[in-house]
Amino acid sequence: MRITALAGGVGGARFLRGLRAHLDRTPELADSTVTVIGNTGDDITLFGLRVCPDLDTILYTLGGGVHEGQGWGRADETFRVQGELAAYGAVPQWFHLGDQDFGTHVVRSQWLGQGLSLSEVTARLAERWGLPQQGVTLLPMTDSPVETHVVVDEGEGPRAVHFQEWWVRMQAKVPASRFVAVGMDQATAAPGVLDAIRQADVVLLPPSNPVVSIGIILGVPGVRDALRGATAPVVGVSPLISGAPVRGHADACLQAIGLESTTAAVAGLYADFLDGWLVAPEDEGTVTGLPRLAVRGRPLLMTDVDATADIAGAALDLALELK
Ligand code: GDP
Ligand code: FO1
Ligand code: CA
Repeated sequence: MRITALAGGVGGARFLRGLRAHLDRTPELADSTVTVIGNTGDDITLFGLRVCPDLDTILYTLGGGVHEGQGWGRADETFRVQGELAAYGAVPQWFHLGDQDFGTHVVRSQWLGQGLSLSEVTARLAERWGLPQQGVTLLPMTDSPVETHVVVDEGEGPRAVHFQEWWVRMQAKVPASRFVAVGMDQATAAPGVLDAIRQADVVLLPPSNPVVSIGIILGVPGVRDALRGATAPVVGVSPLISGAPVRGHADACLQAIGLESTTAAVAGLYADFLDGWLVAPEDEGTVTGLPRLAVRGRPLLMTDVDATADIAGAALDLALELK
């Protein structure tokens, strides 16, 4: 089976690891391929290096190198380079880059500087983390630089800051009024992205942030239309349970675009292409007004790989039911 998934960072990566585990334990699905369309709106240039947090989170998680507790960054990390930069007064210091993680950003920046596209660079990084051997292809949503900026007002009038500054430095506590995907007007989908949606047997939306992960990918020209026209069923997993994100600040993101923090509101964002929606048992019955949408309740906490494999299996089952 050809599975295509749109993914942000931690929520997306954990779901994909569970999906891969489910495929491995299901003989008739074991030779399935998974094409991941990753969010690059979180990307930022720091100390002259290109950092792609969501792509790296997927690489490290599928490759077994992620810091499990944090969900992003490398396990057993040290911060000596960042300490040296601090000693020189280099900024910002609110974003913490570990020494091993720095290696990824150095080599990515070197290859980009040699003229490789982000897709080509990501494919090289994915080799090191063993994704091709798992049947997983990780595509950035676009090769063009796109950066999500957030319009905030701290009392001195509105100004735009990089998404990471709002998310990490401000902890999403400063109210946001708008998200702007800077560069999107000149962006095109990366090679393979639109075909991956058009040619998929199943399209999955992991429980990624609906605004700044999935929402940004949906803004890439052609992606939303490809999903609307896809022959494959599109099935999503709710990132919200009982009106709250499991982790992170999706509630602040939804508030910024004028929506309530409910799984129904998230489903509404995808209503024009979504066929199936997995929600937590307590949220069953709350998704109303979308008669075409098949809603199923089941436990959605990705507590470990086995529990996550069960969630991914349920998403695939629902997709096959809707085929
Ligand atoms: P980020 O880029 O690191 O923020 O990660 P994503 O955008 O891929 O996913 C973030 C979303 O994952 C958040 O809105 C969380 O609510 C959701 N999430 C994290 N863990 C779980 C979980 O165990 N179950 C569900 N259903 N959602 C989760
Ligand atoms: N998140 C933080 O809250 N603080 C950090 O210092 C931080 C550093 C960092 C470095 C590399 C990387 O790949 C991710 C990093 N993250 C950090 C996570 C990241 O900013 C967010 O999880 C996502 O981009 C939010 O969607
Ligand atoms: Ca992210």
